[in-house]
Amino acid sequence: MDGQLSFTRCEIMTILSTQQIETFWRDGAVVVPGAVSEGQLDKLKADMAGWVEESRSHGHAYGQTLDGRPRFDLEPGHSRKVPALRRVASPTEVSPAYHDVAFNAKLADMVADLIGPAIRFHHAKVNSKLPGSATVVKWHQDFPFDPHSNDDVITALLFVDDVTPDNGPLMISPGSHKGPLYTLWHDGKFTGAVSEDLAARFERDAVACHGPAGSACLMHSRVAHASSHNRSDGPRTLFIVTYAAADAQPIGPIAVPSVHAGAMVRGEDTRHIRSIAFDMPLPEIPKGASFFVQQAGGE
Ligand SMILES: O=C(O)CCC(=O)C(=O)O
Repeated sequence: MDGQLSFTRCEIMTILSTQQIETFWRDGAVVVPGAVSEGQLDKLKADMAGWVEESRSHGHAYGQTLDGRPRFDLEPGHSRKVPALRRVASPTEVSPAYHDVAFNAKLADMVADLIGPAIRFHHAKVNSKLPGSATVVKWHQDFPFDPHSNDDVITALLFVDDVTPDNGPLMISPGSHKGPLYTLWHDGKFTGAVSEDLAARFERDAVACHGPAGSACLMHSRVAHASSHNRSDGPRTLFIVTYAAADAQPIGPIAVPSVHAGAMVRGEDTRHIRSIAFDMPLPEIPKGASFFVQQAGGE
């Protein structure tokens, strides 16, 4: 063996299959079952049910996050009888169950398979579409809301309820993560959505992401996505956690602030920054409770 180096083969164990990893990088998203245990899922559902009950006694967005904006956001038309709680900001701060899932579930291991091994928590929220509510999400990419030094950033959308073709599933434009970053500014206003022409283009080749409760849609931060309203008689609750590779440093303030922002979730903090070239207008932090207000034409 003179003059030859001998290598020990190192097997890297992943939770995601090779096919799931390939789908993610090809389409910009993949739906994976079993991202949390049944026990974890039950606790998420129970806390959400409690928040919906509590929302019945409020007429306006309420509660408070780190920057003083409301934690619980209500869709216009919300009432005691037909509650339309549409967003809980930073639930990891007020619910051990949501914190446990963001940090300790398979969900994070799956994300680490894609952009790890070292990943950090960026922010988290619950998006809810209760039956009878009109909540919709207009077409956008997440990266222009949450710019980082590089785009190894994933939005992990955990299905707290079954997500079906009828209850307002996330729709993505497959492959759009390989294309440009699209502005969310129109006529001098930050609208949190792409232009109507672009939205129509994305709509034409849209693919819906659905599956049983406990599944997750792992979505690249540059993928264009949207969702329509819930036409079913059951809720559609997503627990959404944004994770970034440890060397992807956020640029600018975080629209959904959290005491957990920047915390390592898997791997070691490398204290390293990696950058890629891109240019885009900076986002605007909403003055209201959430980006739903901006997408509806407010601030
Ligand atoms: O709730 C949804 O359907 C989509 C979520 C989303 O796009 C977002 O909050 O950025």
